[in-house]
Amino acid sequence: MAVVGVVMGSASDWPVMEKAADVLAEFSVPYAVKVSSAHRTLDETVAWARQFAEQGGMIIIAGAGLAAHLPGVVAAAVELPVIGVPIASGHLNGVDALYSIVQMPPGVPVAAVGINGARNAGLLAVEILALASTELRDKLCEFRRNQAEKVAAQDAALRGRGGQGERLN
Ligand code: RP5
Repeated sequence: MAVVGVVMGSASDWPVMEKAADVLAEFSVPYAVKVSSAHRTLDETVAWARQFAEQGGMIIIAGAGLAAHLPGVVAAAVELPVIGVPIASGHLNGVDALYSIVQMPPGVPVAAVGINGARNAGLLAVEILALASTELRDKLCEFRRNQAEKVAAQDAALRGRGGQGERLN
């Protein structure tokens, strides 16, 4: 049974949204993927969100570009946390979608990540689920440790470059 729903307004959003799905797979979180548009297939979008919630889904990650109504429409349809991903496309390159998603009117919140920030959306979903799962919390701790080690390795690789006076330690 899918715990996280990854929905997007168009298949053209998938190259970005795939990064959210990748994170969920990394953490072994069951997820479902859906293409559904808030303006082209409104009824189907609302029906999908309601069915996902009724079947035990817990979090929805919704990605859309341009005027980007999808995350808000989905959030209005169900009482689940919705994480919106603004997709870079069109003349405004995602700034339109960012404003649309982040500026939800009071009463129906959508958590917005950065433009094309699908990986962070996946990680945020995992962090929410980890509130009720020690297994996921342990995996997140390991993930953060690995990430920190990579930064330390990058620092070590660059050590010695630049003059002494330019280094902080
Ligand atoms: C939005 O319009 C979609 O989320 C997509 O980002 C954008 C363009 O859609 P297509 O014309 O590629 O289907 O609804």
